[in-house]
Amino acid sequence: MSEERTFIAIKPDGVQRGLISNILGRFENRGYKLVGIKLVQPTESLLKTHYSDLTEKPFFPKLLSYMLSGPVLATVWEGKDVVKQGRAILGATNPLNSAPGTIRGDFAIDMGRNVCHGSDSVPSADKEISLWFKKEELVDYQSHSFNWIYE
Ligand code: YYY
Ligand code: MG
Repeated sequence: MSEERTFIAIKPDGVQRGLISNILGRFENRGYKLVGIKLVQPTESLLKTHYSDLTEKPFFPKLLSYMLSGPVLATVWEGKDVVKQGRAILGATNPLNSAPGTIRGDFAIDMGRNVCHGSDSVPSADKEISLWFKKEELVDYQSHSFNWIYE
């Protein structure tokens, strides 16, 4: 059984636009297991750690104010290859390059309003999960549909 986990966040525009159920539904429908979820008003310091590889980029101030502009829905999903598959479900960073059928390809146009975040590697996922969640906020349980999803 795969214990791989990824951090998926619905950004302030996704929350404000009422896209939570649609976005979470795509992960549920695929068969991934939700193991953590909470609505968070992120702080500047949390976001600077989360985006530590981007703080020197010219777009960082705009990214920071966008991410501070409202609540973020923080989630953790578990399942086989979930980090890579999660990125595929999200679509390309620039929504103009995101295929229809992906979240960004269905709901976004501008890069600075691209609705969602997903960890880009297993090490990033580990870092982001421990940044956004306390250990006790993640729930271990057996999904009743496990044997209908995995062979
Ligand atoms: O992982 P992902 O969100 O797809 O892209 P990153 O390269 O990590 O950038 C994080 C975030 O920054 C991106 O979702 C939009 C924003 N951004 C931007 O506004 N302009 C860029 N040229 C690159 C990224
Ligand atoms: Mg990224």
